[in-house]
Parts: sequence; structure tokens; C-alpha cells
Amino acid sequence: LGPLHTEFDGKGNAYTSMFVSSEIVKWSISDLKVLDRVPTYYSIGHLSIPGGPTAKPHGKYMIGYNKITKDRYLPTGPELTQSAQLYDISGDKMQLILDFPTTGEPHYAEALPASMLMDKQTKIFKIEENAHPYAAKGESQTKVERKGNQVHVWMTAIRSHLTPDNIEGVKLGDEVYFHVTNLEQDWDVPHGFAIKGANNAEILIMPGETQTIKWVADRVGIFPFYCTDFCSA
Ligand SMILES: [Cu+2]
Repeated sequence: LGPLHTEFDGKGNAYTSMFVSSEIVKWSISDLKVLDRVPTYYSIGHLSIPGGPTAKPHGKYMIGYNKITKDRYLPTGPELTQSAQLYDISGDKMQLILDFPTTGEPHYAEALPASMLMDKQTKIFKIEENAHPYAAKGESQTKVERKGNQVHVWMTAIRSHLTPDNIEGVKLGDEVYFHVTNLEQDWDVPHGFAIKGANNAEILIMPGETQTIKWVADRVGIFPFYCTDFCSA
């Protein structure tokens, strides 16, 4: 009851989500016969077979995404945790292999084998190729320069400190630009930067990258700054 979305496995079968009866129905495209049905938990909306909308679906797994699932997990907020199920569809019968909480039912979700991405991902940015005009490619290149009421800080981040880590002479009303270069050249060592009173978003700097955050000195005082990727700086 309540068919919503259909995906294909590339082997002549279609899988349709049924919102009202909370199930997925597998049927044959050639003779429209129902081959199998499995319950979802519950009120399924979209479903995804990795590669489903392509000419060659991967056809091994299927994920059911549910909506307005109210009582399966701890009620932690105004919006309750949603629920999803992973099925093995390699055989004649669909088999539930994982039942897990998730955040909302995606419209629309696609999945693909990790092997298609693993050797193509960027792990770091080479520091010697950093062409950012405010990059500091070593702690010796860090500096603070004033241009009128703008203060530019060439800053570096490396486990576990920021350089410079003490900046004096900023005046009330100054615009301070922190240009932070992450000196790390190792995978998965990002750094962040935040300063007390900043009203723009934090930055997250990948290894070898430079990013800038602007902060206006709108009151007199001492303002702590720190790495938001918790390397202890
Ligand atoms: Cu850090």
C-alpha cells in the first residue's frame, strides 16, 4: 500500500517502497509478478540501490529510508531520530542485515562502492604548491602587518600550537584578518581557528591549506583564540 519510489538491481527486478504498509516490494519488470516483500521500520519514503539510476546498478545492497519514525530510539529533541535499514539483495529473497538510526530521510540518496573513490581522494595539499597570497609556509614566515585600520596576521598551525600565539597592539575598531596556514603534511590533521567574540563561522583548514577569518575588535580587552579541531593549540 502507498507505493512511493522504485529502484532497480540491473537483473530485471524492481524494488518499490510502500509508505502506508511500511515495506519494500520486489517485483519482476517483465511480468510484473511480486517476488518478495520485506518490512521496513517504519513508514519508508525513499530507497536506494547503489548505482540504481545508472545502466549498471551494483545490485548487492539496498537501503530503506524511513520518515516520521517516532519511537524506535531515545527521544533526544524536538526532532526524533529517524531509522534506516540495509538489505542484502544479492539472492532471491531480500535480507535485512543492518537496522540503524539516521538523521532524516534523504531526498534523494545515492551510494557507490568505496573502491570507486579510495584511490582518487585528496589526502593533503602540498605546502609548496600553496599559492594563497597570505600563506606562511613555515613559522619563520609568520608576521603581523598593519594597513590603516586593517591588521593582517600571517599565522601557522601545527600540532599543538598557533604562531604567533600572542598578538598585541590591535586597537578598538580594527579589522583583524587571521590568515591561518596549516603546516601539517599528514592525512587527517586539520586545524581550525576561533577567537572569542567572532560572529562569523569557524574555519577548518586542511593540511597545506590557508584560510582567512575576519574579526573586528569591537571592545577593549584580551581575547583568547584557539584551534577548534582540538589539537590543544
Ligand atoms: Cu589544531
